[in-house]
Amino acid sequence: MINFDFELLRGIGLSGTLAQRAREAAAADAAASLALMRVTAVHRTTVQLHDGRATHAARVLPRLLRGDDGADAIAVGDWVLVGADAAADLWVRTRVAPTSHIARRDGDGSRHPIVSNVDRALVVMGLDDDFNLRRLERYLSLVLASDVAPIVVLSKADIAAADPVRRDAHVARLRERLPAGVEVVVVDGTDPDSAASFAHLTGFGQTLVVLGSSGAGKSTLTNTLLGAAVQDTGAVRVHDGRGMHTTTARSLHRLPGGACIIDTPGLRTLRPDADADALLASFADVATLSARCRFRDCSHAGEPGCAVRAGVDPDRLHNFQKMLRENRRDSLTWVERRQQLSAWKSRGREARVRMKMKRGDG
Ligand SMILES: Nc1nc2c(ncn2[C@@H]2O[C@H](COP(=O)(O)OP(=O)(O)OP(=O)(O)O)[C@@H](O)[C@H]2O)c(=O)[nH]1
Ligand SMILES: [Mg+2]
Ligand SMILES: [Zn+2]
Repeated sequence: MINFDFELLRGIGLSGTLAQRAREAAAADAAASLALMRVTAVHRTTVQLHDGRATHAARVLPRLLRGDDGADAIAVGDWVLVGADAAADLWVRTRVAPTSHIARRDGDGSRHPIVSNVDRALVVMGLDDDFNLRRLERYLSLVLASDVAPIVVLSKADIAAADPVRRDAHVARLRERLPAGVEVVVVDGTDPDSAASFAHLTGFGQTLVVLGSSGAGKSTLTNTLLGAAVQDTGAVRVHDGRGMHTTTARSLHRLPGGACIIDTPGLRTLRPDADADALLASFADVATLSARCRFRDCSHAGEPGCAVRAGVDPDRLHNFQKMLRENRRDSLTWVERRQQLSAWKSRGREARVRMKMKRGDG
């Protein structure tokens, strides 16, 4: 049995679809009394939940913390059904299937959740030394592969104002390279007035996630939107502008206007959990132009009559092809991976033998 106050929970992001899924999940659960809550933080064996009024700590079945396949594990932003045991401790019993879910791959191909049930992703990049279009394209693929609409936020506009020529060149390169239709906002994240640039995204019931590298200004922007210094922010290294990984965990917060925001730590390895089709969706220009290549199976690697090479920024194309290669590797089975590894090893051995023979000491 489940009863919940839809209007109350709408204030922390509940939608009609999610409410319906929650009712269906509850119908399959024999527990006498269940509550619907949203995950605001995930710890090692417990989670923090919000019920629309207050936060609660709850324990989670290991199965739900791990998920069937890493990426299905409980993430910040998920809605869950909660029951109480005899000692009145709260337990998460079921994860309500999310309407959107952002996940990434690790270097070893394993999948990890980032956040669930977000409407928009703010991809933050500094106009200082943080500016890196390849990395930005990775973040955009991560978001677009999950069918979440990204908005690029160029932070540190105040710092960049000291060198307007460099700043304008950065912004122009970005606009040239990104597919049309991706919204770009330029802000000083430390300025309270910047919140106005996001008013169209922070309506009642909306959920935003803030993504970007360490030191980009995600927590600074989160605090500015919250109107309070809730999240710690940290200095960046002077010589390369990199952050110190100040934020170490994802957390969901309520904005004054009734939207939610999820602050995240900068990712160290960033590989979208996207198959080739999803990757093409985030490189729509490559997909469109490839229909005009002379050869139907053109690999855009130097074939004559290649419309992609003619029309896409070479660095962007390089980035796309690199991500495509990683993605192929990620989708290998365990056996294929072992085979590839032993092929590399024997190639390395052969190369060492050749070197020895060349030196004449073999
Ligand atoms: N002048 C200026 N400083 C900014 C701006 N945005 C962020 N900063 C500064 O940049 C540093 C890093 O900001 P954070 O908000 O901690 O960065 P983060 O993206 O949360 O980094 P991690 O938590 O490490 O992932 C802090 O010293 C901020 O004060 C901005 O728009 N203008
Ligand atoms: Mg931070
Ligand atoms: Zn081609």
